[in-house]
Amino acid sequence: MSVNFSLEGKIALVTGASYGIGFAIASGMAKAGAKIVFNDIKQELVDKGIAAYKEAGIDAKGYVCDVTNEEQVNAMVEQIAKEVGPVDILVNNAGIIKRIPMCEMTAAEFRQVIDVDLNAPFIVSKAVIPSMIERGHGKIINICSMMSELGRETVSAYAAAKGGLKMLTRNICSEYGQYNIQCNGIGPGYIETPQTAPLRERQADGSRHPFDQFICAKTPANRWLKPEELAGPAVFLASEASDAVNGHILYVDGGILAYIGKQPQ
Ligand code: NAP
Ligand code: GCO
Repeated sequence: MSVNFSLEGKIALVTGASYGIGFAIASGMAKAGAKIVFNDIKQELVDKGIAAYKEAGIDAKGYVCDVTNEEQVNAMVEQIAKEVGPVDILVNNAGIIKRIPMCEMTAAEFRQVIDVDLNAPFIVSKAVIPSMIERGHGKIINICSMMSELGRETVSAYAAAKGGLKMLTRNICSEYGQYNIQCNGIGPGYIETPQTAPLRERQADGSRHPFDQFICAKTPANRWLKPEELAGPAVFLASEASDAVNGHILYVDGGILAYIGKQPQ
């Protein structure tokens, strides 16, 4: 029996994929044969994304859509179905983080993170599942986090959202596995993207950011990971090769969760 990692003939919607992890995952899926559709909040970012995909030899279609807005999401999914075709693969990638000590965070700030990182994956998944049921197959990949398993100072909202996203992943598996829909998560470790740039900034004296040194000591490979390193696991979870994998969070973390950390020299 040949194992099918191909995404030929599939339409993949990757949310928030003008750059960063979403762009890397979408690019990997395109190389595996998928037709890429993506969204971003601002037209200028959608345009920049389209140009970046084109430069990578990928003919991606971009849509302006705030994933927290159910009306916009439903309209986008309908427009994709009309212009490209029904979504076969959904990657709930769009996300934000606010690094604020919990007791200094406002309820509105907490809600904003939950809205993008947890409510939106619910909204977008709900928009694509009916068509997946009709067609007898579908793949949903939720971009979770180390914070789906671990906490740390200043990321209470983000950890709550990503912990919830782990359980939403398991619940979509439980509720829709009977329709040949597989819903899994990818839990990236610490990846070099704009979202983590503040954690890697050089200090005024030119020394490495303390968090940069901390995370490298917590990673067996002693380095930050690159967005492109998530593409292979994403293609696997989007392909028929993973049809028997459901409700699983695949941690692509360089071994962080397995490692107590390097002893300080
Ligand atoms: P990023 O560089 O900040 O990119 C996030 C993307 O999401 C941007 O394109 C952003 O668009 C978009 N977005 C944010 N809010 C949106 C909304 N309401 N509607 C539509 N798009 C929205 O982040 P990243 O590092 O690539 O992370 C991508 C995902 O991986 C996130 O879910 C993040 O939590 C997760 N993750 C990241 C890491 C890491 O180390 N970087 C590790 C684990 C998990 P705008 O630019 O217009 O805001
Ligand atoms: C942070 C980082 C992390 C990463 C990622 C780790 O402030 O700790 O932003 O949360 O984004 O989620 O998996």
